[in-house]
Amino acid sequence: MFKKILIANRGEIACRVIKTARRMGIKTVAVYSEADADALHVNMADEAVAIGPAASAQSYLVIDKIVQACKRTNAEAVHPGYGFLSEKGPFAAALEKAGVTFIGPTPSAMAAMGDKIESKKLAAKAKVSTVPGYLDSIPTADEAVKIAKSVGYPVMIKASAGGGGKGMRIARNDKETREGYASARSEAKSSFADDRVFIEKYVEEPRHIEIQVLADAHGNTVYLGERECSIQRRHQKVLEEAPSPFLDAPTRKAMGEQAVALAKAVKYRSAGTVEFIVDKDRNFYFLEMNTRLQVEHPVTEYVTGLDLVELMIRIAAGEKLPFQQKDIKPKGWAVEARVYAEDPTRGFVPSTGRLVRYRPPAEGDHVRVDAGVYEGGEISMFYDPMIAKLVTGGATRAEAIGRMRQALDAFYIRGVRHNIPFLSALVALPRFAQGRMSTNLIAEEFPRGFEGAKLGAAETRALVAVAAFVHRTSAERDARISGQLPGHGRKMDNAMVVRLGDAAEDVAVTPADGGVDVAMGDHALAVRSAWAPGEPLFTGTVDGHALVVQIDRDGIGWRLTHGGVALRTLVLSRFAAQMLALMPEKAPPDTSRFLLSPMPGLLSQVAVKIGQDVKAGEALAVVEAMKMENVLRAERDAKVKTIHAAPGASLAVDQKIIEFE
Ligand code: MV4
Repeated sequence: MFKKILIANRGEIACRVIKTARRMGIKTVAVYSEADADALHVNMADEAVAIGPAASAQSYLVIDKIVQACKRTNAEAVHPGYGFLSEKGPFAAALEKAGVTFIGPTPSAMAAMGDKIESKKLAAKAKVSTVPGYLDSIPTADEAVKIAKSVGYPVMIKASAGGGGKGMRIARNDKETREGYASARSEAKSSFADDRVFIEKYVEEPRHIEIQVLADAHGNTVYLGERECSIQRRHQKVLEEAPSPFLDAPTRKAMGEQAVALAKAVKYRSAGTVEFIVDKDRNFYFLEMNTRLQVEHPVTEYVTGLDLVELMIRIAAGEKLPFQQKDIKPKGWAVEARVYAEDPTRGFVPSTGRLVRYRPPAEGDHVRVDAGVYEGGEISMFYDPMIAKLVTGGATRAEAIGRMRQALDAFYIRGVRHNIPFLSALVALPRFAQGRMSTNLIAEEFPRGFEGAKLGAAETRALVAVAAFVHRTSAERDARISGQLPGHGRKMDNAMVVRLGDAAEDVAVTPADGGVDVAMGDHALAVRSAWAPGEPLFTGTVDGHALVVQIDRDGIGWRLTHGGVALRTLVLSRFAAQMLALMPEKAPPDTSRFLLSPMPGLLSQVAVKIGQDVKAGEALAVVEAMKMENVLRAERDAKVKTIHAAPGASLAVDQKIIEFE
């Protein structure tokens, strides 16, 4: 076995690999860019080597820097994680040349699967079910129309070098075929410097189901069941699970056996994933093979009880697989949610900044958190904005989903925007509970984008009761402290008003053993919890039902976060509530006189001067974010009064750029 390995990656996957290596008694070397000097993976590894500037093109993607880092530290093997260099044949070849083992597949398998036309041909030859279509590069638009007609509409035009939805077009008639052919080709040329495109039948409303395979260097190849990853947003996976609620045993077996046949056809070694799309009649078709460890591998680990990273390392060291196909019996169910630093209510723009608070749910008890961050650390704009992967399991799908909902409620993050409200809304969808997914689920369920999660009446009542409990517990603590001063004793009134947004609820709160009883209208709710003031998480029961609520002080009120909803609550005595009703409302600040940055980014240009009159629609400034130039335009005619930020400034969301008169 290797004594020392290098991890050519960062973030959660680098940490994930280090954990397994450590358990196996293998020393680890991290590599890091200038932006990652304080990153968790650097701290966790036994050694770390700096490999250059923040931009990954100058650090994590430079083959030679990784090879040099191996030489300097005498690392015998490299785990590439996912992304970066993980599927680059030349990287594996360069390591081999330097006498370093690549913990992954052979360069030739990576090359064969990196090209869609080639991999589809190989799959067809290995008797793997492929989408009906034409298996060669199409030279002209006329030819494309002829082929599309013979395949039958609708068709999909795809770039052979494509990925992530790039260079992909749907065509439903000859005209769309001509247009799609031209645009797919030019997109493929500019994105991949390879303009070959092919055509296949378009599968409507497909599910994305992939098979995990594992092969050693001795010809043993097995499949470890499937993962369903149909819930995606713009080709970005959001929720994954194993097994798939859609497959029956014969389909599962057929897909597994075909995945193994394909792996064998390219003499595959290491862990790999064969992607299929599955139509509503459970016909399945090969899409592509990913020659790496995938982000969502933990759900397979949960149901198989295997450590895929350990197996990859053992295979790379020349060991034989310690089991056969018949030994693999997946058990239970696992769901993974990807927690991203992004604002789901603003079109999912990435959010950067410091993790002022980062308290993941407790691990164990069928909850796993894979993260590469820590409280106080930074989410930078240079890399993927994933904060963590949250994986929950159970004996049944319902149990795994129930744990996921609770774990999301307990996941406490402050300082950056994150998608937990969106994830909570997704896992609460009846359609998700029923397992009726397709790759269009998010677009269909959130046609206007994400406008915030919603709570039912019973859940809202439970939160009113929790607010009353929290307030009472906090007031009692205050009374104990101030009660120590003579003449400052407090009398606790049981009658209170809980204000929830615009609504107000009269409640009566009476102390009980381990909590309070809250009476409101026809309902009486028993709140039981060991929560103490200052704790960010309320965990307890309301009427016997387990409930997790995040508690933040909010002026003299409380912000309660649960089920993806943040509720501002204010608990008052009856008298204070009557007085408050007489108080004038403070108007929110008028921001219409300002141009605010809609996203975090770099102010690259200010196009106006102080005193200038601008017309509606006129360009005011340019903000660069995520490699995109965003031109900010005047919403109405106005005169520039002040300019608050200079070109070159890095902007936070809602930071003032220009003020108008
Ligand atoms: C398809 C398809 C329907 N029919 N091919 C998207 C990414 C790339 N890997 C292949 N993709 C698709 N290929 C045919 N013939 C639908 C998709 C597709 C998709 C596939 C898997 C997961 C999410 C998806 C979202 C949109 C489209």
